[in-house]
Amino acid sequence: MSRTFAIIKPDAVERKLTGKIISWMENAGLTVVAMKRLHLTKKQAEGFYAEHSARGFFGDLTSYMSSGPCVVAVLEGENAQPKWRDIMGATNPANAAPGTIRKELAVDLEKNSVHGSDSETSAAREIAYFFSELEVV
Ligand code: IDP
Ligand code: MG
Repeated sequence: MSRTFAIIKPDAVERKLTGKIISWMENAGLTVVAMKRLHLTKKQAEGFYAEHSARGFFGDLTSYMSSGPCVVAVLEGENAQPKWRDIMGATNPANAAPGTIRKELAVDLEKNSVHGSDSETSAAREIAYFFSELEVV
């Protein structure tokens, strides 16, 4: 059993796709062990995406991520980190495989509906950024 971190991004929350995406998680055998709805500040979004701070899209990305509520979650299961990335699909929905969340639901490269940690190390950092140990059950 391992854990990963997920975000249902503002474009998906606004379009009332939260429940549908939670079903996608559960249907894949992942357990939601923590979840909450948040409206990130620009600063919180910048801290979360610090690894991308030098990229040209950083300003737009952090404005979008702080533009409305999102839902953050911790997922648990066998190979949770790679499994959730597989279910999400490629970053650019145009390149995402059929049946993945990004292929089916994403708006575009930026508004791509979901986030998932890219490694076990990132998962640990990202979970700790949003949740205390007491909130993960
Ligand atoms: P990931 O979410 O698949 O891990 P990353 O490369 O870590 O992709 O990028 C983080 C997020 O930044 C993406 O999910 C997407 O919302 C946004 N993004 C990535 N590349 C671009 C780009 O070239 N233009 C605009 N937004 C981008
Ligand atoms: Mg990433």
